[in-house]
Amino acid sequence: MKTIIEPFKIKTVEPIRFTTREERERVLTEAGYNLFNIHSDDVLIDLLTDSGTAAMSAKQWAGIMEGDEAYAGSRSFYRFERVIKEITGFRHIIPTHQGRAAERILFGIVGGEGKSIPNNTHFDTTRANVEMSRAEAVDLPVPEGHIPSLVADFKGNMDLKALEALILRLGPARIPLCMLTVTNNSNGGQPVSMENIRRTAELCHAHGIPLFLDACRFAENAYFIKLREAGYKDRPIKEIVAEMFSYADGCTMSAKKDALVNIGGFLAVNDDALAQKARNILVVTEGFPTYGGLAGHDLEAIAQGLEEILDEHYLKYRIRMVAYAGNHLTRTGVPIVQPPGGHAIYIDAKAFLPHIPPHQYPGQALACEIYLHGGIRTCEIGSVMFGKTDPGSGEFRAANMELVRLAFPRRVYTQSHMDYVLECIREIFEKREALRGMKIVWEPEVLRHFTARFKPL
Ligand code: P70
Repeated sequence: MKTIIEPFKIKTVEPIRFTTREERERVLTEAGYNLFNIHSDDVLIDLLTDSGTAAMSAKQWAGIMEGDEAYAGSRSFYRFERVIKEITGFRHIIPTHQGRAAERILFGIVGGEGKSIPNNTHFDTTRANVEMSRAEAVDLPVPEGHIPSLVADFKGNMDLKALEALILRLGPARIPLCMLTVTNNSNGGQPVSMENIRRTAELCHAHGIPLFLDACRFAENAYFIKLREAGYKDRPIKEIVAEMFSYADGCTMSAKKDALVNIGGFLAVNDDALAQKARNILVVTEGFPTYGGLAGHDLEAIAQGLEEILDEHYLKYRIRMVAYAGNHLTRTGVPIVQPPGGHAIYIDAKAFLPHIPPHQYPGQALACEIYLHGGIRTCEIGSVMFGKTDPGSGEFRAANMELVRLAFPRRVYTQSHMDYVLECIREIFEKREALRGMKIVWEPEVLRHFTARFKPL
């Protein structure tokens, strides 16, 4: 059989609310044209993020009931710890309330003035946590990663020459660790090859620098390795995952992605002294080391989700569903980051709206129109999220790319939801010349995309 079907049946459903264009116009104006400010009841299909939005399985919900809420030594913690140790092989597993809490603890320890943290591409919270420690966050993606239309297998890779040059220029003492984000979320959800993980590790280790994975989407990355990298076609996904982690010295993880839960995360490390320091911070700001900011039932659901994500039928469906959307848009001429990523389609708003310059935020303009036209919520990943306007001079610095991300929650929407989304984008594409840019009328000091307010030009 060629047809790929959802590898689950549906036991519980949630209604979605239909609105009119007039209603959405009012909602968007009140929200200051920022889609983060919209009530989810006013959204028909929510593709804002794949983070924390998964549908849990019957077994995960059963785990919620099973969860042991003991303050110390919870049975659920020991299951969580055992499953993560089996998957990653790391020695110390430290639960946190989500990915950014693991980042804050890690960079609070190793970061600081004068330090540099290289990454294939830091995601926004990772960059913010590195910078909050007053270290410098350095993005070193391979050059092809910046060319949206280019089709290549592993556009998420680290630029090894650039990494070596950075190490030689700064010296290893100023680089407390190096990170690899799998898959590379800011760069189109593109995967990192096993060869690139191995060679990044070899380069780092030759200079005594530990390598950490930002592992949120490790299973999706592993499936791309299976599909695309020589020698992995017949290897079970569990082995591929184990090999990926074997090159690293630790990881941060937002369980809200590939652990199929609505909240949770962890920091995992091999270094005993680092683990001790992390637990010291954990107990002050997150919680006791056997729950770390989570309930026992969350730990149980994460452990179960991590076992489910390694199902190859699920991963095949997941990657094919995103590819289905990407291929359809490509056929209709809509410019997207090629090839389709693991968790999302990224529309190239610069190419979609060539008449709107980056300082008028083409990605934001397109995301707003997608909401107005179809009630679909997406997310700008461009100069709103990563660009900067100097508060003194007013000088504008654009992001590398102007993207609109359609991130697909796991196990939530069916193929007919997807067809509706594709029709909506197609119709906007046909009248794209009519779209206008935006200006920012208010912005906060950090992570401006979450709360900035806009006006159409
Ligand atoms: C997303 C969310 C979170 C994330 C990540 C990587 C590679 C760490 C984290 C932090 C964030 C987001 C963005 C836009 C809209 C809503 C949410 N990514 N590393 O959707 O993890 O959120 O658990 O603290 O992608 O990509 P956490």
